[in-house]
Amino acid sequence: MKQFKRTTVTSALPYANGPVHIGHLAGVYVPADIYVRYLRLKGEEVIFIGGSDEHGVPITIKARNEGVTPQDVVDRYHGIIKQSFKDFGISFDVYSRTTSKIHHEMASDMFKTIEAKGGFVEQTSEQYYDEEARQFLADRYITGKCPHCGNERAYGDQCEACGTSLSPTDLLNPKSTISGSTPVLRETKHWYLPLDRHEAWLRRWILEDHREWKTNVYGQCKSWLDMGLQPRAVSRDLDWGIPVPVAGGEGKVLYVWFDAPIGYVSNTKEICDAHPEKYGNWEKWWKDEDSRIVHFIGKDNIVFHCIVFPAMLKAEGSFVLPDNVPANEFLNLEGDKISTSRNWAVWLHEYLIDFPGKQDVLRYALTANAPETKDNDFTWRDFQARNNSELVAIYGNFVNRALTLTHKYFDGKTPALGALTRYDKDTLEQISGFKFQVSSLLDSFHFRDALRETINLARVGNKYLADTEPWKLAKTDMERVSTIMYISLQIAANLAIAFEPFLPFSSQKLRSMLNITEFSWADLGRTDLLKEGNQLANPELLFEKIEDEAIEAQIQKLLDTKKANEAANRKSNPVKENVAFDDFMKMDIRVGTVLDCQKAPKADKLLQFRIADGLEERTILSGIAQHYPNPQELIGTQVCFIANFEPRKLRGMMSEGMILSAEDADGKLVLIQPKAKVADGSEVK
Ligand code: B3M
Ligand code: ZN
Repeated sequence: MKQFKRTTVTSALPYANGPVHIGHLAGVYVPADIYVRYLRLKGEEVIFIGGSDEHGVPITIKARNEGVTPQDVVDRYHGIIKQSFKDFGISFDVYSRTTSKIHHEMASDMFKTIEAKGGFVEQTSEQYYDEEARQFLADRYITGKCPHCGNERAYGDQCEACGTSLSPTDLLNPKSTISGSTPVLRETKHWYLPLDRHEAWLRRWILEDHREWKTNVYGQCKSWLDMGLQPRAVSRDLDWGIPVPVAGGEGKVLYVWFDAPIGYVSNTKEICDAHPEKYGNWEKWWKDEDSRIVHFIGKDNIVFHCIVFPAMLKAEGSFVLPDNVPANEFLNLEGDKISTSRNWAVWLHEYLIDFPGKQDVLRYALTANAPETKDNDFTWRDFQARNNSELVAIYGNFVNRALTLTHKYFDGKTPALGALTRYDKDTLEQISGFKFQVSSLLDSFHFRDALRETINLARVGNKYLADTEPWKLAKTDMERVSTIMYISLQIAANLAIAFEPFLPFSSQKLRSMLNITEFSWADLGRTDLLKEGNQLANPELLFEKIEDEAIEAQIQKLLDTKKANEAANRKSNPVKENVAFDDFMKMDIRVGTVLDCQKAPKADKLLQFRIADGLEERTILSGIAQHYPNPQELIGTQVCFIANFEPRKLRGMMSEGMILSAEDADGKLVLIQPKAKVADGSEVK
């Protein structure tokens, strides 16, 4: 393994179009912060980069809906997000934004350099243009009738009624949402990053040189690479973003996913320029072979960090590539996907109103249950149990007993170590062995397991006190009590260090109770951290019990949200007009067996089904690819489809029928499948 001199840690730049919630914290920011705090404790040279992602179409849509400017939107949320991270102890060296001047310059320069080296290809295509508003329209700015299901309000990228992925030209009767006029097709030129040119080295670099990447990351990269890489447009016809800085770029901006990752570099430059004495020159963090770059992100950002951004850096030519991208899966909330639009989330700023001062409790619950290898679920009951039966009952209880007893018997001074029993020696050995284990878990990004080891050390302490019962010995054998308290206090001191990356607020509190001023990871495992005679401060509780009422209130809040969503859903999706029996009978719905199912070529969201319909075989396309990532698993199952649906062309392929799925308010699609096997061609009535 290569030895590096320093580490550049980045965490995904959240879009500044809403506040941040527990999903963000669990997936990206808490793990990144744990890692950085750990490296700092080890005395390593490290820089921790964050910032807001302030470009992109969704921000312009939000601004338009609210009747304000995109700048207003990002100013508002950048402030809220930055404050939430600060409140939760996410210890960035810099938290800046992609609307900064430094960033605009950096991203422009990068584009120009790649362009000058011939690293882009230019391609012309036809795109919808709004002649009244005099602008090209992003896909989301066009609505029309879905060619697949007839929904009148489909968007240029997707029909939310049938889930089909669309391109704007698929829409019947398209309208611009800006002026309401009918857009016209116009030629427009864009710059593309030819990922196909980079495929060979990317394959080698990821699949051979980085087998150590987390399996979820490696697997996603492999499947992208195996599908073959296509050129990706890196410019857009939009008026919010960084202007394309080369001839012919007038009226166009850099695609948000081109500029956002460069934000890591710009923010590094910003802090280095401001504090060169502390951080040195920004280039050493990004261009020196001895610098190790680690990107913390969520799983939806893997392709951009493992394939697109490295290709950009390579095309530019002077940067080093990331060494690791420890992406996490998603966190759900009480069994449902977290959703900003449905307000199904625990917002960080709201959490702090309901649970003031309990940042560490949330950090603990989210880490103990982190979605490291698969999606995980946050529940308020689990949160309560983690607090009451782990933080309070184990860690807090142990520390409190160790300190209170020392105050009671030794005036709050660390007593002397006397003769050791076998049990004392075993306990001291456990402390010394602990460091190696936790360090190797942290080094390999296994934060959940590292936290479990750490709370286990508190368990060791708790058990030690319960077993030795110093309160019973106080009348007869003060020398023994002295040894027991000495050992207990050393365990408490170790906990104060070991918990620092995970629970910085309570660690700080514990350190001041123990009177520890200087500490480092190297001290961990030592059993003489507190010297005899060291004066302790008065003990305070590290954690408090969380009562049922507080938890029930949170659960009730979510139930209210659910009810409000259902009501809104009924309103926005009311039951359609009655139809006569004869009309219903015109529909020929049947059951068929899936003979083959795969992703349709060149269409992200379409699955191509081959169906045995009882008489012959037919091909049906269905826009559910995102909900069935392993389409081959559907082979052999039965589905329901409209057999007499007029055949239609989708993305150049004929679709002979329509497969039925159920869709919830979130757009989640689930196939309608018979519960027991029936003959192919059976009618659904
Ligand atoms: N803003 C997407 C996201 O928040 C995007 C990340 C950018 S990281 C350079 O999921
Ligand atoms: Zn549709």
